[in-house]
Amino acid sequence: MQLIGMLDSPYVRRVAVSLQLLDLPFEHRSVSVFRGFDEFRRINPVVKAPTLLCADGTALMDSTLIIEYAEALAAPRSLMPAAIAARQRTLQLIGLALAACEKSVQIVYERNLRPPEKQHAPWVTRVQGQLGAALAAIEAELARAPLAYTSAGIDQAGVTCAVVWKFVRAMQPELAAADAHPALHAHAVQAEQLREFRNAPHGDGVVAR
Ligand SMILES: N[C@@H](CCC(=O)N[C@@H](CS)C(=O)NCC(=O)O)C(=O)O
Repeated sequence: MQLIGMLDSPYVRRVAVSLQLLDLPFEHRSVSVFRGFDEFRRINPVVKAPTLLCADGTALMDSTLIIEYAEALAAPRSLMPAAIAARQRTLQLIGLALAACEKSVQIVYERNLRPPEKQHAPWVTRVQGQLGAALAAIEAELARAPLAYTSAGIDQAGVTCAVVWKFVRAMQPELAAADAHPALHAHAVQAEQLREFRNAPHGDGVVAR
């Protein structure tokens, strides 16, 4: 299996960490959707990161769907709790983290891809508000009950919240102050120390195995 995409993408990184936690062997190819557009297009004409090239050559995309496939391969090992109440909380937190991630990426694209005269301040304000609301909701939930952060105990909410926090702090540090999100920050600091996170650091490197 090959994971295609750069680890500066939180979507790629959550897959890279999840595949390791699920004990699934894979090769990582750090191809950029921007600088490496033509190379990426030869692998997946839609040019979406992450792309997972399966053993039979099938290209999967979308981090959540790739992780669903990985979960099926890894069963009975799983990063999703089986009990319904725990599963509901995990899904709630993943949804919040992915919404924060999407809003953060939208701000990056607005600022970096659009010429300054075409940027629309009301849109950025709206997206920043949505990002703030998602982070505040995660913080409230983690302050109520922390998430596990050991390699054996961390679940998909723990992985995604930590990866997204790292990304938002790298991209929009002014919207992700540690003192305003102490529970989320503390969780992410612990998670980032796990081998599976350290093997796949945010940036342009390749997953260490
Ligand atoms: N919902 C998708 C989002 C993936 C996504 O938007 N990836 C970005 C990189 S961070 C990408 O492929 N951008 C290139 C493009 O959309 O043209 C997922 O969970 O994988």
